[in-house]
Amino acid sequence: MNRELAGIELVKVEVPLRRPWSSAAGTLTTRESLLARVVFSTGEGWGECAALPWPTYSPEYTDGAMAVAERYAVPALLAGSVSSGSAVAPALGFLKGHNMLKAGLEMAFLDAELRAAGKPLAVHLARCSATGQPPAGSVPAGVSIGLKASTGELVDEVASFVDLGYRRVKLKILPGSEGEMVAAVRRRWPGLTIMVDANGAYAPGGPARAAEQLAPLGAHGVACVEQPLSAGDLLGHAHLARLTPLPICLDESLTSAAGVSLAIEVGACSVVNIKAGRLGGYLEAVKAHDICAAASVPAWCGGMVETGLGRAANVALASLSGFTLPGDISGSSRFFDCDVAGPVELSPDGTVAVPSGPGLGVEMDVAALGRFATARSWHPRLPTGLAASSGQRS
Ligand code: NPG
Repeated sequence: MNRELAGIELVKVEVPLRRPWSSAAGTLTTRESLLARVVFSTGEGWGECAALPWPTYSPEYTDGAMAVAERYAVPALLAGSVSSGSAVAPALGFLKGHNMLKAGLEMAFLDAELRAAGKPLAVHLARCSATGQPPAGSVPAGVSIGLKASTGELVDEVASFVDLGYRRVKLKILPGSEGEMVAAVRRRWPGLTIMVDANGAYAPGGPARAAEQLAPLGAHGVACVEQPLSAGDLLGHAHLARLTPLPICLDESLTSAAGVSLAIEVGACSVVNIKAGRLGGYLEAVKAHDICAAASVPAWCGGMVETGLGRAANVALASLSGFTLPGDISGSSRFFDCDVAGPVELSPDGTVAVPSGPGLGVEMDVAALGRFATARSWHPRLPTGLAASSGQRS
């Protein structure tokens, strides 16, 4: 059926978190996110840009993404009459960077396209993958624990998630306290999958010092050490990987499938965190996944404290066969009491079911959206010949 694009709505939301969550990028007490609604004659679709409120994890941030969306990305999509998820990245190729915005817009187009076709996102992504494998029906859940003031507080928080069924924890680490923290968690849960995430905190000392500082973790069987050095320091990570027996995983450094290939090639990592927002889209993430699968490099799906929209899309992505390690896949209630979409639910067996409904497979809670929206702008597709950049803000 011919699908006419009617317009795109941008909605900035601020969804309260159950508890503050801290990382090197800052402390979130609410999840400010930019959402996009694409409206077609056949129905609509929703997407989420994972950018944080501040440019502290990557250069993107919510208000910047909103500005780039209104001024450049949305007009380009409207002018190009884009009608499918796969047409979004080519239409936005002229924009440098802004990967999380691109991924959020692609998500909305995929959701609309797949809802109209009655097909779940997981099935679509599996068909786009070169592995030829069907998606899993459920994926192991994993929880990311924010920075804690003390080891006691950390162990109590890990206990609360292990009791709920989580099988893997990711602990945020900083130089100094990492050995004691990881040792305490390992002592209490000998069989738990533990990953640690440094978000670049070991950069100041360089690779040789990082290898020394991280050495105590070797005794505790961590599945990987994520992003010890800075995003741009691929060679530093390659150097570190030769100095330590710990598996090095990259996150912030990887912003394209080609970059994933390069990082593997130069030995900068032996584990890959695949985050669709950072890579510029779910279809680019499938390419990164295929590269890891072809090279037999363990991969896992990273999260960014997304609302139910991004969370559902991440579960679909994580259902691909090359995701061999549990990722940042948690139920909505890990972060939110009330969400704008979903919920994505943790099963008592420590897994999350892959949404089986069409598109993202989660429904928008319109009342919650109304409560949490802090800015909205509607951008209609104007008849050919008229400029398509006149958004109406409310
Ligand atoms: O479970 O959604 C989640 C959060 C996982 O720790 C997590 N993400 O550095 O990988 C990260 C971190 C992050 C969160 C990064 C928010 C950027 C924004």
